Amino acid sequence: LSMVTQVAPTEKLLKYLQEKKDYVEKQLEHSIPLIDPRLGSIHEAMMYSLLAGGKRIRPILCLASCELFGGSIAAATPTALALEMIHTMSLIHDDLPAMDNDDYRRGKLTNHKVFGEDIAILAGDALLARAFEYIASETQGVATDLVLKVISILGSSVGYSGIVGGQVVDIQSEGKEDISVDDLIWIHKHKTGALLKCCVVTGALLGGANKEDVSRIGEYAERIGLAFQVADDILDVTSSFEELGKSIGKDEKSNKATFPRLMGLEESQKFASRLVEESKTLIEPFGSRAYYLRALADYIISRKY
Ligand code: GRG
Repeated sequence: LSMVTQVAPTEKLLKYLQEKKDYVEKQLEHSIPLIDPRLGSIHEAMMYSLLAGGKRIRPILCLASCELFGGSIAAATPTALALEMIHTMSLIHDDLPAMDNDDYRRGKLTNHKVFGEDIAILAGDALLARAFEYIASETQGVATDLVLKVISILGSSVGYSGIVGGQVVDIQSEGKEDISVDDLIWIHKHKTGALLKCCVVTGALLGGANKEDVSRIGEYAERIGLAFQVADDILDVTSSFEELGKSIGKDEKSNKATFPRLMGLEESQKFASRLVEESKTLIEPFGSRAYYLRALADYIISRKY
């Protein structure tokens, strides 16, 4: 077994993740009301993907970070749900024929396969807008300037300086031979890392963290975000051939730059382990309150799908 699959998640962490996931899913169900029967199809399309499962790791990170700094779950809930809305819309658009052209996501038909491309595009747009509206209208008991800051950070993590920027550079680098490790890190930092970082940073802000702690937890997230991607690339190589799901994963990455391809399998494993160790060192000053964030860091490179 590779180094990257050795650390088993603790029962305690798994219980925490399940509890938080249940909480998030219950709240998501009520986050987008059907306000007019004419909107039935777009509403159905939005809810289809929003409630399609997934690990809910982004809202969980936001809630955990808020709790770490002594904030209430209630204060971070609208932001946590908004983060999942945005993650979901990015997946809907990523699956479109103009992007990855995927038929399945989270074990179900993709949004455009069920509702058509036109509705899928609009469902994504509507989820993106609802996310910002939701934070602004539903956050309670938090100073207005803090809510504005959260909205601002979210905007920059999602737009051209975040997810969208990462996706654009990723698309433009497809098929290129001369991608460097730095380029690959840049792509992942934006495409996936920016939103993950945004989760813990906004959670920390809503929990009342000071500037230094917000920056510290942000650096933690940058590292686990990158480790998540490196581990994903490694799993793609090391996972057994028996599993059909894995061979699909292989196809997906067949013409893409991956960490094992650019730096070798062993170096990639070392890189992932180093990132996780650094991330844990960064949150050491938070002591036992950071138990779940520390355990999550280990969990990220121990994933076995
Ligand atoms: C964000 C405005 C806007 C548009 C979308 C298509 C696009 C622009 C960006 C692509 C973003 C993308 C799909 C990044 C990959 C993210 C990733 C690692 C997904 C898998 O995340 P998990 O493992 O999935 O958390 P689950 O299913 O558990 O939620």
